[in-house]
Order: sequence, then C-alpha cells, then structure tokens
Amino acid sequence: MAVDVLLGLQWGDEGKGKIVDVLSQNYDLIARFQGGPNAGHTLEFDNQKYVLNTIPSGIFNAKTMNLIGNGVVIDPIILKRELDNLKTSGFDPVAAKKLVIARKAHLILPTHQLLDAASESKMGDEKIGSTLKGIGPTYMDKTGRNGLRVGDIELTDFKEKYDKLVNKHKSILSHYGEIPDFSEKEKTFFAAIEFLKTIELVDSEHFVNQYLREGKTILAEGAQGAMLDVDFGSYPFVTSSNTTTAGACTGLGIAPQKIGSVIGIFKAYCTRVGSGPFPTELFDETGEKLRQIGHEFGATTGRPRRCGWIDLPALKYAVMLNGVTELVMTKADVLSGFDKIYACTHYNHGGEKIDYMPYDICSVKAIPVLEEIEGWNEDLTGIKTVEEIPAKLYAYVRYIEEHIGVPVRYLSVGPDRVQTLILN
Ligand code: 2SA
Ligand code: GDP
Ligand code: MG
Repeated sequence: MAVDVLLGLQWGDEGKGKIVDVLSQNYDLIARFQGGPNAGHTLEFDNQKYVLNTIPSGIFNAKTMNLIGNGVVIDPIILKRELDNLKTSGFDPVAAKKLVIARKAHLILPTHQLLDAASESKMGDEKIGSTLKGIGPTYMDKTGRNGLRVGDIELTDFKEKYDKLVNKHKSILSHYGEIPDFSEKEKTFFAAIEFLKTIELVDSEHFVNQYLREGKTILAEGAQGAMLDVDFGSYPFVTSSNTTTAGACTGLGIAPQKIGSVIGIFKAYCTRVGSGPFPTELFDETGEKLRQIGHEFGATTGRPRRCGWIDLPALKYAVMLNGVTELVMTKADVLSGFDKIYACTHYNHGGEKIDYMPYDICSVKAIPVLEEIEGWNEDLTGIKTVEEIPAKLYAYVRYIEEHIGVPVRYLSVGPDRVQTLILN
C-alpha cells in the first residue's frame, strides 16, 4: 500500500479542505503533515460550513481515522476551541476515538505568538503578512532544537521545560520593547494542555507504517500551498514548513517510495494572502470582482485575499516539485460570466521571456504575458454530470492539461461536498 498526498499548488486556499472531505470516504486515515493553525480548511455539507485549522479534514467521515502528524505545530488553545466547536455541532472525534496526535509534533506557546507579532510589527513594508499564529517562531525553535513537543506534556518536568523556553522568549521579546502581559493566556494554555492529555498520542511514524502494513489506505493532507514552501516558495514571503510532497515524508515518518498518487489542487484563477510577489495579481475591478464572487477572504484571519489570473509557470513548477499525478481544479463556478479570462503562459523578466519562477522574483518583477481565453456564461453550481459542463469550460480544462501535462481528475463547481465532478 502507498500513501496518497493531496496538496495545494498555488499560494494556499485552493479548496484542500473541501476535496479532502470528499475523498475521505476512500481512505482509512487522513493525516495532516505540516503547518498549524495558520491553515483554514473550509468544508460545507448539509447547509453547514466548518473551518478546520489543525484538525484533518477527514473528521466528518465516521469511518475515517485522523492523525495530526509530527510535522504539524499545535496551539493547544486553538485545538481545544476547534474540538469544542465541533462538539457543539454534534461531532466529537475525541470521544469517538477518531483523532490521534503525534508525540513529536511541536507546541505553539503563547510567547511564540508574541514573537510572531513583535517580529512582524518591526518589519514595516517588508513584513511577511503572517497569520500571527506563532508559526515561524515555533518552527524556529524546532530547527533550533529548543522546542517543546506534544509528548513532553506526559513528562514530569514539562513545566520546567516550558519555563526555560519562555524565559528565552522573554529575553528576545525585551529587545522589541515592553513585553505584553500574557498571564491570562498562559492559564488558558495550561487548561488546554490538560485537555490535550485526554487525546491519544502516538508515534506517527510507527502509526502510519503499521496502517500501511495492514493494507489500509492513507491520504496525507497538506496545508498552505507549494508557492509558500520554505525552500521553494517566494522566500522570504513563505510559511515556515515544507508544503510540498517531501514534507509528507518528514511530517509523518514515511519513506519516499511509499508515496502513491499525488493529487495537486489549484483554483481556476489565483489568490494570495499576505505579502510577497504575485505576478498575475489584478489591482483593478476585475480583481475585486473575483474577490467578491469567490468570497476570497482568509478562512483564519478574514484578511482580503489578493486575486489574479491563473499562473501556468508557477503551476508547472509546483507540479514538478511535487510529482503531481492528477489535478483538481476548483472554483470554476467563480469564473462564470467573465467574457474573457486570461492565463499567464510566460513572464517578462527584465526584458527576457521566461516560463519559470526566477530566483530574484522578490526584487525583479516578473511581468505576466497573458493569453486570452473565451469565458463561459453558464451557472455551474447546479451541475451534476460531466455532460453538463459548458464546452468553453471544458476547453479551459484541456488547455491547462496541455500546458501542465497532467490530467484534471476532479472539477469543483461550488463549496459544497456535492458540487464535485469526476472527469475521465
Ligand atoms: P505564517 O502565519 O507564518 O504561516 O504566514 C507566512 C505566510 O504564509 C501565508 N499563509 C497562508 N496563505 C494562505 N492561506 C492560509 N491560511 C488562511 C486561510 C490564511 C488567513 O485559509 O485563508 O486566514 O489569512 C495561510 N497560512 C499562512 C501567510 O499569509 C503569509 O504570507
Ligand atoms: P483550503 O485552505 O485550501 O482548504 O481552502 P480555504 O477553505 O481556505 O478556501 C477555499 C474557499 O473556497 C472556501 O471558502 C471553500 O468553501 C470555497 N470553495 C472550495 N471549492 C469551491 C468551489 O469549487 N467553488 C466555490 N465557489 N467555492 C469553493
Ligand atoms: Mg485556507
């Protein structure tokens, strides 16, 4: 058996949560492998909308087990809130024993958030536009070998380890100015740690490989997107983890040859939230129209997302990095009613025509070379069969497949679970 991977090919928010929920019926285990509560994965079914931050998107499927892998960073306060909200909605994965957490996942402390905020506030125009959830500082402590891991909560000296790290953080924070009072937050943190103790902790590497030995099916769920990968995204305007397929290996404890299908997901257009280069960004009323029709606002922070046309060089790069075997195109319905749509096929980069992501994209602008494509007018949101797909949308799908060289397997035409078509 192999581990399939589903991940975002753009700058996040491609609709991963929705598609993982749809696909979860085919899998015994859904495993989140990186990121943390910076993620907002939205699912809709039965006229209800749910936004998950840390919890894998298989949680609504009664038969599916869910794992928060070692590559994830966990804020116990946010995790508890997520689980409390789910309980209010009638879902209790802890009681149902449908959620396990990797001992080796790192903990986000209240002071990690303070460090994130302090760092962003000092950067002015150069700020990353982080979600302020403490992601960067937590991964810094992980790679700097200072971090606290979930498994540490089972140890008798957890409080001492916590105090040691917080003291380190305080000394860094003091350089930024007065340290805000976080005593209330600290109390909530320790209450959430007690709650965390009620959830089963596992060694994710053994857990996942045991599933494989038993012939069970696994889908690894990514967060953010390839263009936010810490190594390959538009550094430094990236998140602090590997959002690409390789991240599934290190974030769960699986060997590369155990990777099966890689399902890459992209929007029919493009969005980005936070700072950093975005070649096809539209600053005019068309960008605003995409934002309004597509409800392009951060699922975690509510920030307006920047909108633009599809970027084929970026998509090709993401497909190469991830070894994508099949594609999912989402939000095709949002483009209905646009007379003309556009696709970026190349960039003009300092006078040179290129079709790849240049190293210096943060300092030398990559100006998109756009190709015009006929739009379609039909409302797609009620479509139930492939035969109902408008010819011009089909042509757009084929156009992308030809450029990318990978088949589009699923087409999403609305936020609800049922608004998903399987293409041949
Ligand atoms: P961070 O918080 O350190 O990971 O931020 C670093 C950059 O990564 C971006 N980032 C995201 N981009 C898209 N979606 C994300 N999740 C939320 C959503 C975002 C929100 O689902 O809408 O609600 O604003 C996400 N998480 C991190 C971030 O914008 C920075 O550019
Ligand atoms: P994720 O982070 O990749 O899971 O994506 P988000 O949940 O942050 O953002 C995707 C948004 O688009 C959510 O509001 C989804 O409900 C919504 N969505 C997903 N697929 C579709 C689609 O095909 N059409 C429309 N109109 N909305 C969609
Ligand atoms: Mg999101």
